[in-house]
Amino acid sequence: MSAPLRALDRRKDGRPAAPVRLLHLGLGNFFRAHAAWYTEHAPDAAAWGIAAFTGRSPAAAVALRAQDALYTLLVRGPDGARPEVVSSVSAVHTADDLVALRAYFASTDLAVVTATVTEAGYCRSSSGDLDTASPAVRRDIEALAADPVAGPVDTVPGRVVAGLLARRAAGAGALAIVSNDNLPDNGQVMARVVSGLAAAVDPTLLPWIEDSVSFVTTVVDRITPRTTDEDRAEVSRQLDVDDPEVVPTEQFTEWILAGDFPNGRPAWEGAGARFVRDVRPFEQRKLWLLNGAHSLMAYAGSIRGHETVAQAIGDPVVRGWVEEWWSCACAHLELPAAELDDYCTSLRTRFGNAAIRHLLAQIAADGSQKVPVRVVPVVRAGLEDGRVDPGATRPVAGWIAHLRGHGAPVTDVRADEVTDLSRGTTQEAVARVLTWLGVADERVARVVALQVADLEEFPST
Ligand code: CS2
Repeated sequence: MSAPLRALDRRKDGRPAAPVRLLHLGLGNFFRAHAAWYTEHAPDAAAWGIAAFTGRSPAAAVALRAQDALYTLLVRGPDGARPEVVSSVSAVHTADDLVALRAYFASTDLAVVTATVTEAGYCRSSSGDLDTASPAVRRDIEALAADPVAGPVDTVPGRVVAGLLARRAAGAGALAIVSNDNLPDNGQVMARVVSGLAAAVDPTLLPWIEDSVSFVTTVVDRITPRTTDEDRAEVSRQLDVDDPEVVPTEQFTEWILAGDFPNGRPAWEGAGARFVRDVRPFEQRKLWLLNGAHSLMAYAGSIRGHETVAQAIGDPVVRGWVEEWWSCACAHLELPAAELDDYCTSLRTRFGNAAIRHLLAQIAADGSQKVPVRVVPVVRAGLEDGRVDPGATRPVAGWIAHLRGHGAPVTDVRADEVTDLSRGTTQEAVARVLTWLGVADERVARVVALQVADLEEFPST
């Protein structure tokens, strides 16, 4: 009989927990493969520990605490799977541990707050401001207005404002807040919702935020799917360790940041992060070429019966659509053509990596938050040039067909609203969705309606 597997243990597997100077909101797989990995590989890692708070699911906190906040990153490349134990998380908390959250913010040691909370976590209305109509946002505003010191908060903007109130009260000084989500100008997105909530709770916090908080904008990239039993089995085979919290990821990784860090930061550049003045050209390249193609495959590829990105890109029809999408998107990108070519070449390999089981259904989620930022700008840029390119509109058609019940199931923070838009005849659905997306145009509607009809003819599996 083989010996029982052992759990990860800091004394045997990791380095000592570093003092907490970073706080992270959203302890999901992406954070563990990305910001935590850069912190792990920063040359000054021993001085920069992360206190990480879970999102909605507290289970990860329990499991990670049982293994001293260590976990294995399983890098799945063409030459096999390579496990690496990551030690940069020093403390793990559940999202509802607001006492700990406020205490970290109140400490002068805290220098940087990072967040990976998905597009939906920012609680924005369609105008991009804080969604004050959301009951959760209203509850947070009331709770903090009634009790700024201990009021119970739930949303991301609510948590950040609760923390900032504690920091101001403690006189703990300036810090940086870094958004690591796939949204254009994500630093400003964070600044808007945080300021919106602060204004509703205590307007005197606004000038303090202005002076003391630097909102950093980033481009983040590393394809990180959900963990499978096969990932856990691979780690037990290779390390003889039982790690329920394994995170599978690809070799490629990128982090581009713009903004100030008034209370310092890890030397992330030592791990490959890039600090630039303006992330915009990189942001559009990544959001349009990678995320836009992902959404196209998630909708149109799942309608053609595929389950994963690697399967979808292996289908010559889907591959052709992705190539068409890329040529439309590249026409509106500012970077040199050779650089864009290289980027697409690398994406072909990354998407085709069958060792990464990236589910189309996972990517399809929250299209209401994703399609407007990763697809619509390309359609709009074409219209501005007087063109309606079917290669650019197909992801929109895929989303509409998906909302109408084809392909991956609909999971969306605004599911009721967007599925309502897609009811009725194809023409009615297309007209409503295009208006909602802000690209109501008769020529676009004609092309999209044909594409939706085409996709809907594909026999459902
Ligand atoms: C994906 C992203 O789920 C999605 O919407 O497009 O999570 C994508 O995998 C990452 O942005 C890659 O960096």
